[in-house]
Amino acid sequence: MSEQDIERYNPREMEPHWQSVWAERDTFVIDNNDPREKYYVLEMFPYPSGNIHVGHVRNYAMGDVVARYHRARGKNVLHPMGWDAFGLPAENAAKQKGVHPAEWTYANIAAMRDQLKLMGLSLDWTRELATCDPDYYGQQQKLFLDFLEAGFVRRKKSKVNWDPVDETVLANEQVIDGRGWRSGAEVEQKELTQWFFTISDFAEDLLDSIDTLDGWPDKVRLMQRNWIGRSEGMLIRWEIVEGTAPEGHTALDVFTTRPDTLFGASFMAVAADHPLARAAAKADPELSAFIDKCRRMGTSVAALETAEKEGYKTAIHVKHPFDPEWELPLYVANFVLMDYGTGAIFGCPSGDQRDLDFARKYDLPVTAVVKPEDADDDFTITDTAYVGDGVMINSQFLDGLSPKDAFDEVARRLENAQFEGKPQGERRVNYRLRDWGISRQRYWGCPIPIIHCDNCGTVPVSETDLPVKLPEDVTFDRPGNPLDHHPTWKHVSCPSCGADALRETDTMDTFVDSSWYFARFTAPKAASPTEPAMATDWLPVDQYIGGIEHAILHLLYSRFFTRAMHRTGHLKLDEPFKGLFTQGMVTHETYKDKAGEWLFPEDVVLANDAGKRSATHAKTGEPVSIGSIEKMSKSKRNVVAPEDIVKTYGADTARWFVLSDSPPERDVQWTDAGIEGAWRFAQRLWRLTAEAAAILDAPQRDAGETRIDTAALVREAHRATREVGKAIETIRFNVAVANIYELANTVGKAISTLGDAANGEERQALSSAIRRLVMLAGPFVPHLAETCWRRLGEEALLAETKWPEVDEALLVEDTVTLPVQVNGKRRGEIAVARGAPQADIEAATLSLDAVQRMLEGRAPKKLIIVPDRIVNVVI
Ligand code: ANZ
Ligand code: ZN
Repeated sequence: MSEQDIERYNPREMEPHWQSVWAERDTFVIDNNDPREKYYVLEMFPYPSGNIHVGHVRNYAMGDVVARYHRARGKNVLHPMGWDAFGLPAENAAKQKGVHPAEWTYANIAAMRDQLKLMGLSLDWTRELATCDPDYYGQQQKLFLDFLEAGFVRRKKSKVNWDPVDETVLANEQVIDGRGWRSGAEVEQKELTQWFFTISDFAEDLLDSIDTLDGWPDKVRLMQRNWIGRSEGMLIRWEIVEGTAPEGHTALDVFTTRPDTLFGASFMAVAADHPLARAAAKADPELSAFIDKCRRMGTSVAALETAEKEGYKTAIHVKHPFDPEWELPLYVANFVLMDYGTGAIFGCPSGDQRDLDFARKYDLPVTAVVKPEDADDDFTITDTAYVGDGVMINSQFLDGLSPKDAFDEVARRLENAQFEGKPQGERRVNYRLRDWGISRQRYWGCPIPIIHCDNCGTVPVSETDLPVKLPEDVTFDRPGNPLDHHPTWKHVSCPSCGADALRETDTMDTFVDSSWYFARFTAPKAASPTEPAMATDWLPVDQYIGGIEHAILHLLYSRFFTRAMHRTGHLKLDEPFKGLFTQGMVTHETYKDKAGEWLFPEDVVLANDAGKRSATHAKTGEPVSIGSIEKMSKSKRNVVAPEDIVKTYGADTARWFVLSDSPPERDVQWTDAGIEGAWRFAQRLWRLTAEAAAILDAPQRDAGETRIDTAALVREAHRATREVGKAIETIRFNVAVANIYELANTVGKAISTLGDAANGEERQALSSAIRRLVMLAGPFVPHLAETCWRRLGEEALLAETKWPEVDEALLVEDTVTLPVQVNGKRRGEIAVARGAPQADIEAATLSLDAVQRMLEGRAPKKLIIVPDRIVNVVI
């Protein structure tokens, strides 16, 4: 057949066509009452920034392959999409462009919805939701009230980073070098009364249940474990030397994970906000100044860890629990956190690097108390603390024990010692996980449904008054929270006593919005947060797919929410995500012009001269330097717009490329060559289909022998079916793609041997193989595959067609490997044809080196062959 007979596949025409066919037939709209097995696949929903980026394309293409595959496997598949629509960018847009956050957000949603639709995703759009809809956030307010009643909400004072210019609380990441990221103002530490979810009460369960999440990547489970941060240690009560501390302070409680190192103690330290520090500062202006300095440093752990360790030596001294003569000095230190353990430590410089740095700076003793197993007895510490296992030294009654036994011995003794009417020490489990502060002083978020009344305190808004809607007439022309300066919104009467009262003007952290949307999708229009029966039917999410950047907070908060919703009757399970997959990022080369400015790839012309690559500016022709390959980001301009790719090559090509080039958990580098390769494959699949269809449409060729190995062709098609299915189920899309390529090659060879007509047997094999090829490609390149399907004369939609069955009998390997035993002990193995005659097996066995050596020229007494299983030689 000549080239002209086969037109090129035109995605510009076919993609919109199939999208509208699917939409008209409601192909992807699900019916809750459908009796088939349910499957829920979900990709992390996007923030409506206004544009789909390539990372989205990869993320949603992956979810779509999974959804289309399981649908073809006969399941009732829920695959919804929504918008994580509250957040600061909308307020920034309001400030900068004077457009209302709602208007900005909904316009972005509309634009992104259109872009997503171009990708041909098999989504049930009837379930779309946006977290900024009162329909959604009103139900979230209901959840808040239920959580409040159940005791999962607390109100307490906490320290925040306060930007005095923007009049707003900053997240730790928004404090850069002690200054607000937007205003540049010096950040202050301020105490605010805020709302918290009591996630720390769930720490143990959240930690233990990680073991059940076997559908999650190990690295994410580890990140969750570390974040929850369980430490087994002791609370030890130290006696303060009389007369050295302010009135009323007689004891210092310390949390330690290393009571075994007690004899290496050389100082004590408390946090700047520790009550003892505050009390001591009253009579000591210098200490007071030091405490102020610590407060300015910021609250983040990162800030504390990178800052130089500093301390202030107080007059207070503390007695060692095992030696009343031994008095240790107490410092106020910048590296001790108030909200961990008890906010006080004993410092053991030989066993902790921070303590060692501190001891060197303030010239404190350093006594090694653990030596490595193989070290000499005069083991000392110089500039690196020893944190490993070993043997206790310089530790009186602990000497010679392992640190673990020393821990137990110290625990035993201190549990039995009494101090101020309590045991001097107690075993303690401590978690790093803090309660989740959700109060934000912002407009574009879910209002916290609380009213503050002078008589009644904090009063929940009555359920019948939900949703507490955001006022629309707000202004952003001055700093602070617009809800706070709105003239009327916050003035209400108390639901309880009727007096004048004020609404809470804080809104919820946007992480709250994304902590339960997966449940809402199971009944997006319900008049309560969920329809529990529906949620029970659909949840957990069978496969959740998203970025590793959400591996900690989002997943942990969702796990907490699911538990809290379970206990308040909204759900009937604890773990929301059965399978989790975190995909890699899309990267691109970076380019800079002569002046060192980043350039967009579209402004760069690349050349390749015998392997030596160079680049010039597309407009000026000036040389451009090629930089490293990095995650696509606006700041480095190494981005490509998915819309442009879709316009030029079509969605299928973009989908194929992002799924084919590297394992899905790894980064994929976007290159023009890669996308062109994907485009060529799309055209090839179309050409193969057209050629095969032409052969199948032609009259049967009756004369002549069969020219292709029809059995091999069919076997290869079944093999590919099995492999592609397995690969999709285990989220190895690149492996699936490789198998599709292989089958395409086999089919291509058969077609070129056949020419333009085939006999009956050939027709059957070719028809089966090409149909399978198209079906296997379907989840990846759905529009193209649908077009091919039609070309093969199929009437039904491929999207509504069942996945082909695999005939396992066809795939049985034709060679088998048999273990060979000599006198019952395994000595080697042989590979023989399945069902090979006994004589062949015997010959192969006797030719094995190991067997020959043991026989030493003799013949075996007996040779037992269990066909296709094992050979045993008796000598
Ligand atoms: C003495 C000691 C000796 C310690 C030694 C460590 C090594 P994790 O494992 O993270 O739970 N610590 C306790 N409270 C602290 C606070 N509020 N701020 C800063 N550090 C604090 O850490 C527990 C260890 O961190 C504790 O054990 C304590 O130092 C310190 F060779 O006690 B350790
Ligand atoms: Zn009241």
